[in-house]
Amino acid sequence: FKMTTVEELEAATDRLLETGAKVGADAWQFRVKNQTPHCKFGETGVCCKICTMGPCRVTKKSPRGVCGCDVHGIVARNFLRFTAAGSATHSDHGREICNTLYQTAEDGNYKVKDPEKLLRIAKEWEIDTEGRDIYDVAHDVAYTALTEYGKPFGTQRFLKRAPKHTQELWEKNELAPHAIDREVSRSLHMTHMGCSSKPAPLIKQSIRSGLADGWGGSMMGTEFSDVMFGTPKPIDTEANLGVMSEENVNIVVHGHDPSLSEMICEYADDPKMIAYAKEKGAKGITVSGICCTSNEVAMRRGVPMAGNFLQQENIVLTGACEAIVVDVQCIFPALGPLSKCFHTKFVTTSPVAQMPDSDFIRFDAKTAAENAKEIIKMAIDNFENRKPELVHIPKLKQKATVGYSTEAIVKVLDGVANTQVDEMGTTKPLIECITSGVIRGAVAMVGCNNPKIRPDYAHVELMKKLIANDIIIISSGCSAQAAAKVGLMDKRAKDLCGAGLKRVCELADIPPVLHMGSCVDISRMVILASSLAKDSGLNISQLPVVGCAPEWMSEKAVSIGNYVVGTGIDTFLGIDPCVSGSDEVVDLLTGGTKDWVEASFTVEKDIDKLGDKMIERIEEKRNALGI
Ligand code: WCC
Ligand code: FE2
Repeated sequence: FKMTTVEELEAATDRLLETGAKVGADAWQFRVKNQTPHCKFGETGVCCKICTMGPCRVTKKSPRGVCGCDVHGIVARNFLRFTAAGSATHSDHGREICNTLYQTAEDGNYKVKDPEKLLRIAKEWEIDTEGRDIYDVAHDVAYTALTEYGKPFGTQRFLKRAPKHTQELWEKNELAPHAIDREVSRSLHMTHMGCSSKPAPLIKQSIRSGLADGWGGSMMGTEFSDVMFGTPKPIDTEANLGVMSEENVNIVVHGHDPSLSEMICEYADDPKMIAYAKEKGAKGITVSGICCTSNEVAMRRGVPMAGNFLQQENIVLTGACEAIVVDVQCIFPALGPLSKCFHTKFVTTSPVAQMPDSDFIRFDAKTAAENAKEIIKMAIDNFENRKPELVHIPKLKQKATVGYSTEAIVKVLDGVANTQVDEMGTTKPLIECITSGVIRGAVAMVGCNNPKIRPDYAHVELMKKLIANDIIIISSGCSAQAAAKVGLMDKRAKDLCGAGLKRVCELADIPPVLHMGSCVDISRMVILASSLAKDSGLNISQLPVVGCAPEWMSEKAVSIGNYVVGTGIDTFLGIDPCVSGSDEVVDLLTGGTKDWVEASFTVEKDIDKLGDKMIERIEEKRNALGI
């Protein structure tokens, strides 16, 4: 077993850019150069353009905007708007899933695959289940879920899943999120001209808005995706561009909502479609994925992962992609013009994400099957338009075992349980491993790629360092794909671990980096942390567990950061969230939030130091517990 190195990933990209040069294609590598250096005002968060008296930019010479707002107010308002946009985005994804659940039916496009989970949630929400048809229950649960977005009174239903202590902190500090849409809309209100300009309430609202995402919209997105498409269980797959097949019609799904990707996968497997592909000269159909939609179908179907965020253009540059089919979020508008340099069809499907130079096939839950078939047929018909001289698929790929939902993790933990003392079906065996020091702690590695950091380098180097130090990793989003691409989700990667973690990997038969899913699935991680706290009798903030997004880039990622911190988990970032212009805001985010939620952010751009700081924090937490 040999890991793929970041250098090999880069060499593959360089080779693809050569193809790009032949056809005059643009790429992010070039656009970044044109955009550097980036605007310093924007980068430090000191530019305010929320009214037309401005835009105002704070400097030494002009320390206040026209309205008199100081730099701290401006930076904090920008941070809150950034967070609210992320919260809105994740939560709207969640809302789509609730809408799809509302439309499930015995003979419909979407069905209930995990009735047990549905019934569990119905009970949790006090919805009648006794003797009822499962689809009637699904209908009621979905309707109730949808009201979580706009209900006039009360806080999010899922908050009750948190440990008592966490709930008390939220109550005491007025952080418990009300209706999701209301938190987003309050954030916009607070940041309107002439409202809040004190950092503390603005940062508090950032956390609240984040919590509305993590314990509201995202959590519903995760749970109801599981209900409709199945709760993930460990499954084998492969990752990196080498999963694309030269002989097959390649359909690449990109975006976030499994409602689309599930349907594409379903019908690409249809023997009639495969026969049609053969008629057109291909050997078959290969569906692979990019970004979170890839994580979704990898976890539930073992569909291979072609790559992560900064690899999306590479897909088209292989010259072997018949269609790149997208729904929402993290999609480069660059795919439009780029696809025009090749035969690739760039298919947009959501009214939320419409882009120039794409074929728009509106995807709807009611017509999902028809839409999926149309898209697959379009891709097959496009096979004959390939230009063989442009085809080059890098040979790189690695095996990965994915699908570690919280439920699946609890199950594999039974493998390390001491059956004499440990209760089966709980997180207690993991707590035992941590307490005894066999494992030092856990890190949740998440988030994107960002050209400001060598793509995947931070994810991969940090993971290697942490597992060598007996720290187990749970991972999601593009971070998880980075791990899979280089082989860190291959069970044989246990040899890179310290002796303790290696032993645990052997006993539980797991890789040292556990794939927990997409970005909305970070809600699984806060549930796992809650279970660990409840099972150990500790507060979440006492656990030797931290979060890390070393290469993050999107507004969604900041919303996540806010809810992970808001849940009591210290969070480490490799990219500054454009707040360095205000020492007051920096102080709040890196320390002040501790008074409310017992956790805060650390920003460290030196990746090696970032790793050291996480290990230090984990050891600090262990010392405080006397373990
Ligand atoms: Ni989530 Fe970041 Fe990937 Fe997009 S898919 S690029 S937000 S980590
Ligand atoms: Fe994502």
